[in-house]
Amino acid sequence: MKISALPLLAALGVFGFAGAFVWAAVRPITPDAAEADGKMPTANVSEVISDGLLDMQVFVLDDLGVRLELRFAANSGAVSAARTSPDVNLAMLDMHMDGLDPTLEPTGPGAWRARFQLPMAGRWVISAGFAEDRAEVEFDAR
Ligand SMILES: [Cu+2]
Repeated sequence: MKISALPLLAALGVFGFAGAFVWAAVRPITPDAAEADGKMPTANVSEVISDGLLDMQVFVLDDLGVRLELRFAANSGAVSAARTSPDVNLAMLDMHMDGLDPTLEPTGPGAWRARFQLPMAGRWVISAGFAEDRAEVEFDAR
């Protein structure tokens, strides 16, 4: 009995080993809340837009610095949107203050980052997306 169980255990071991690799390859790309510096985002939103899911994380840093992480997971078949870069703009909620369009740099397939400095503290709204197809999130910068 001991001897005949051995090949089975070996087979199970190989199967599990291969399974771990398959899982690593197919597991959904979830934006890691604890990115690089381990900070939680100040604000974040995941919005279903027409071609896929747009995920936006805003990290308010020291001295009104902001790091923005964008991820876009295109629906299968909607390949075109994943290739074009989204655009971003910011506005202050209580003031006529807008026209802040930070530059996005690609960080991987369907992922972009922007780092910029806000001109003043307060409540801001950030909007990102492809033309009219957008996600929005508000955040406080103090
Ligand atoms: Cu202002």
